[in-house]
Amino acid sequence: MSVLIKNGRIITADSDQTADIFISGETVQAIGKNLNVQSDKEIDATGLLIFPGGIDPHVHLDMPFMGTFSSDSYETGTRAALYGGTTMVLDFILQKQGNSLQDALQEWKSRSDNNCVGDYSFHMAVTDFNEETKKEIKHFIEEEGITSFKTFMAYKGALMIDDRQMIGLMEEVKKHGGLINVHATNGDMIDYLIAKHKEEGKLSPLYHYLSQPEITEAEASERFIDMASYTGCPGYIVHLTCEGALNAVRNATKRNQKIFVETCIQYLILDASLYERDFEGAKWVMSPPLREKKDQQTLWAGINQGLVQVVATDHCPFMWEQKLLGKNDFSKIPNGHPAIENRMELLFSEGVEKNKITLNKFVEVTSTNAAKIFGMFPKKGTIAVGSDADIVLFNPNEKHVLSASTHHMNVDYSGYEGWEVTGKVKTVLLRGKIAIDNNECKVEKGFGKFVKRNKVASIV
Ligand code: DUC
Ligand code: ZN
Ligand code: ZN
Repeated sequence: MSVLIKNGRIITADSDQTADIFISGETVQAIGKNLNVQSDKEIDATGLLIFPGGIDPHVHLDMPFMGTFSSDSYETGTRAALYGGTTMVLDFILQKQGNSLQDALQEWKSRSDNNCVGDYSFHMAVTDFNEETKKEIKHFIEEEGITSFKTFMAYKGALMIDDRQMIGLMEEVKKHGGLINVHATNGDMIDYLIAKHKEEGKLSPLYHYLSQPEITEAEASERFIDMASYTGCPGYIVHLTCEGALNAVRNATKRNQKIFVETCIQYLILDASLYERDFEGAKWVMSPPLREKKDQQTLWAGINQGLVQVVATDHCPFMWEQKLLGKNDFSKIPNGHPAIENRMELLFSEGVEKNKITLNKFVEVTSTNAAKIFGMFPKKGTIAVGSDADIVLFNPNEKHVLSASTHHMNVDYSGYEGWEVTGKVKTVLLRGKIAIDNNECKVEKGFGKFVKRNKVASIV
C-alpha cells in the first residue's frame, strides 16, 4: 500500500514547508514539491497542517490503582488517542512490592498484548529496589527495550521507594544507559496533611488539593535533582505542575545539570479554583493537583525557555461511579483524569492559536522530544525519509466543542465539557496505514505494535 499526501504544510520540530509526502509500506519514502510518483491512494492536504504523530509518554490504561482499575482498556485508550492525533503512548508497568519486575511485565502483557489499536511502549515502575530487582535492570534495557524506570516519592506502602533505594537504582540504571522518571512529591508530608485534614473532618475534594501544597512538589523535585546530580543518572520529572519545582530545575542548570521535564495539558490550562465546586471537583482529583494561575504562566514560559520539553496527559480515567468511592472522603477518590484524546487539540488551541507557543514548539513538545528522550528518534517523532509514517493531518481553522457525548475515551464525563477548541484532527496515519479518517477509526485492536526502545538520550 502506498499513499501520496499532496500539498500539506509539513511542520517538524525544526522545519516548516509546503510539500508532498510519499509513503510506501510503513515508512516515509520521499518528501518534496510536486512529487511525480504512482500511489495507491492520494490525499489532498491543501490548507491542512501536517504533524508527526503525537507521542503521549504518560498514560495509565487498565491500571490497578486505589482499589479499582483505570477505565480505559488498551483498546479504548489507544483508539481514543488516535482520534486525538496521538499515534503512540507510553504506559506504566507497576512492580508489586515483594515481586519481580519480570512478574509485573508478564501481568501487564496479559492485559495489553494484541489489544492496542495504536503503538505503545512501557516505562517500568520500580517500587521495591533490592538485590534481586537490581539484577533485572540490564535485561530490561538490553533485551526488553524498556529503557526508562519510573519511581514514586509518594504513595507510601504501595509504590513509594525511599532515597536509599533511589540512589541504588540510579547507579544501576546509569550503568546500563537508562533513565529514571519520577513522580516527585514528598509522600510523608502529604500523608501527614491528609491525616490531619481527615481528623478535622475536612473531607471534600478541596482538601485533596490542600493536602499537596506546592512545597511538597518543590522539595521532592529538588531532592530528586540532587540525587541525579550525585549519581550522574539521567532524570525526567513527570507531571511537573508548579513554579517551585521548576525553579529547582532551573537552579540545576547553573551547575550544568540537565533534568528533563514533562508537564501535562491540564496544568497549563486548568487551575485549582475547580476544587471549589463541592464534589464535582472530584473530576480533577489527580496527583499532583491543579495549581494556581501563576503556575500556568511559569509552565508556558518554561516550555519556551526549553526547561519543559514534553506536554503529556497522565491520562488515568475513572468513571463517575468510581470517583464516588470517595464521596465522603477525598483520600478515597481514585486519582486521575481523562485527556489522552484532547491533548493535541487543546494544546494547539490554547497554545498555538493564542500565540503562546510556535508551531515548531508544538511539534517538539507533543512528539519529537519524547521520541528523543525515550530512545525512539528518528523512527518516531518526526516526518523524514525512513521514519515511520505516523502522520496527522490537521485543520487549524475548524472549531468544535469537547464533550463526553462525542469523545471516544471510556469515561462518562469530560474534564473539558463544553470547551470550544480551534483546530481539529482530520486524518491520522499510523505506520503508513490510514487509522483515522473523517471521524472514523479504520484499524482494529491488535494493529498497535509494541515499540522496543533504545538507550536514552542525555541531551535534547
Ligand atoms: N497521579 C494520578 O493522578 N493518577 C495516577 C498516578 C498519579 O501519580
Ligand atoms: Zn504521578
Ligand atoms: Zn501517572
